[in-house]
Amino acid sequence: GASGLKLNPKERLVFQEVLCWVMEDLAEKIVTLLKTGSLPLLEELKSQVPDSVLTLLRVPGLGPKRAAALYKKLQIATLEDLRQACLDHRVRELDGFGARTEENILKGIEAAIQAGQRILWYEADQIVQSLREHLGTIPGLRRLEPAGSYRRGKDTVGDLDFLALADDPGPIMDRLAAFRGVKDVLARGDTKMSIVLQSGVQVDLRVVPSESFGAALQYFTGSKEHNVILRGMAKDRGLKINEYGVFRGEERIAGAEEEEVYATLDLPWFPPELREGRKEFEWAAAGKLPDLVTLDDIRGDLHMHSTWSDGIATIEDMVEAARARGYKYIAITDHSQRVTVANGLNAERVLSQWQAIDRLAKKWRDFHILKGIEVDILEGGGLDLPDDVLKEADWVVASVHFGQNQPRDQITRRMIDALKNPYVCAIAHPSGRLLLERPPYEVDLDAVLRAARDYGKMMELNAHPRRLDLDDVACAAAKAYGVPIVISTDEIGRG
Ligand code: DGT
Ligand code: CA
Ligand code: CA
Ligand code: ZN
Repeated sequence: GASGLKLNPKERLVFQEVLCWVMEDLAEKIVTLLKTGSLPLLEELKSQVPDSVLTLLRVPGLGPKRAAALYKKLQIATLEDLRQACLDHRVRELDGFGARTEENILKGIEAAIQAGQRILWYEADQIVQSLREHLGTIPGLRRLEPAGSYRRGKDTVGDLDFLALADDPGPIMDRLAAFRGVKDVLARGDTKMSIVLQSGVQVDLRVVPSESFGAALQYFTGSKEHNVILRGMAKDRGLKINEYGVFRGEERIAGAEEEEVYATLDLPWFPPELREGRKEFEWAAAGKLPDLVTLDDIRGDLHMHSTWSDGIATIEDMVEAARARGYKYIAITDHSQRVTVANGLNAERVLSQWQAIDRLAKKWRDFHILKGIEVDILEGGGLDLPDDVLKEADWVVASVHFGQNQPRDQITRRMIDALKNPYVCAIAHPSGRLLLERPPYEVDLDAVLRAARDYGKMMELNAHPRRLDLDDVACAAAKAYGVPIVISTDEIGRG
């Protein structure tokens, strides 16, 4: 590839696109480009493609070739154009496209639109940590709290909302403007400031006085749905609630702390993760707000890859890392043979890995290594390893990696059959979604959860920041069916 060139991600996309599109004509020129590393030619190529065509590449399954065909044949230059063309069934008429492809594109457009506007929670967390560090030492800054979707732990975040408690906003705003990632200061007022980072992420900061801090934190944490219900309850009691406090007439009766804001309505403090306007008020009324799982509750990890397949750490390193975290057990679950790109294990290799684990396990008295496998649920149904191999395992997770575009019935059937297998313990990343990249595949989750319940199996909450799969709503559904959730990382040993 073009590894000798210093291309930014956008240039790389343009480069790939044009490379595929006009490969024959330009092969010679591209060789020159690679040799000389000069960018003028790239600039010329770039001018042939409107910037917006690049956004088409965010649609799952749309590579440079297809994106180029859409642009050339149908003059589709934006995601909006693409959506309309799919709705008009013009896309299915093109060579190399069909009705199914068109449907999948249409489904992927939403994810593609979001990809440009949102970031993973994990990425937001990194920004939050470095902003905290950057602002943390300002004299006079008494509190600094992130609010919004980040505080609620949403899987993706649109923008960051910070609240600061200070008498003088000036020094805080000055320091924010000097944050290393800042591209632009969008607005700066007396108490409110908005910046945009190089990455395109917007950060809003509000400086509020102490008597309003709790009310502001509550208001700007949201969600909007949660706050709508709260305002309604306040109104029913003749109270008014806003970002400045809770008021009876002109009198502020609460505002400094979130707890007292909720207490004026006889409500408990809600963990931000529950504030989505779903069932939290029902639970509160029944005195049954759930205790949330915290990192301290995690005792082990049941989905991990090692150097035996696509991991980059040895089993021993994984054990040591887990022990350092205070874990009591892990399962090594490398891929099965079908996942050839990940160097998946066949029967012979997995059996010899398990022998190696048996030997290794003797090293630690206070720690368990489970012999596991992430076995593929094959496209045509059935599992990627025979039962007489699977029965030797301590822990088997089954997952769909191939055939994700199949119709709903077929994928559902494959998953239910996998759950029926006596040696399968859990289904890994059950929806297959990749946040901001690929929507979940079509599956009848209720039917799968019923099967999990009937066969006594578990469902995974894959905690990889790109997956978070099952999502919060699906986990609640699993809980309602009495299906246990296993929280795993799918770790490959990044360190
Ligand atoms: P995001 O940024 O799209 O991931 O989602 P949020 O929840 O962070 O939303 P954002 O940044 O627009 O606003 C932060 C919070 O402020 C939101 O959760 C609730 C509150 N808020 C903002 N605008 C409004 C509004 O117009 N009405 C109400 N009730 N609340 C609002
Ligand atoms: Ca936000
Ligand atoms: Ca905001
Ligand atoms: Zn895995």
